Amino acid sequence: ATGSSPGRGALIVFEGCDRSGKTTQTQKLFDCLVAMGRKVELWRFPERTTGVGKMIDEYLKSGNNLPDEAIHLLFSANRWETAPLLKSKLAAGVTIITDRYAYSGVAFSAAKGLDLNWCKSPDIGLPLPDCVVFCDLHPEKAAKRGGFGEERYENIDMQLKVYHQFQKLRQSDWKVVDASQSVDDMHEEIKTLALEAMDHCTSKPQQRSLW
Ligand code: NYM
Repeated sequence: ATGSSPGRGALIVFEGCDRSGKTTQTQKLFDCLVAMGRKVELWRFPERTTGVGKMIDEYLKSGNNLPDEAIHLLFSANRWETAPLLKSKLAAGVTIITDRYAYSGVAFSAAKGLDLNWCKSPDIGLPLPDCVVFCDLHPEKAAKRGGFGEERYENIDMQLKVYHQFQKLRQSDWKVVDASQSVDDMHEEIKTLALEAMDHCTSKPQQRSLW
């Protein structure tokens, strides 16, 4: 769909390990699509502002300790509580770019040792992305970018396990983008992928669901 033509919006999901450039790239893509006059919103998961999101935020800052299964379900609930709005926006023709989605949910929990299929089940039925951009940066290289942050999971051992889980989850239609290239080169590659995905939504009017 170009300009103001009707049709649903695209769900464009960015995934990758911590420090792989997702936040920078989602913002750049959003700014670029806005400048082109597209109907677009920038989302992120976890969405820390909701009730569930506040519990997740506290957990990530190590303020509370929850069993791995419980925090996993909260991350999923955080997607479900925003899913009605997500679906209505897409149906109204708004493209949604999101910084992480259910793949992070599965990758981080499976990295802690939970069963992969168990991890996938609570997200069954969520809107299926039209495009998954995987920002591919090996954790050893990510660590060289000035270290990880202070939150839970932000350490090399965990990131290596998460990276491994992402490889297992990776589907043939994922767009794997080399995240070691320059910010601008990476953006150009992603912009092309996003516009393609948005155009395809006119010929794929039905929103499908995970997995
Ligand atoms: N994370 C994110 C999960 O463990 N499960 C999920 O479902 C999602 C969406 O939260 N280290 C983890 C990955 C990150 C952390 O995300 C916070 P961010 O993008 O760093 O704010």
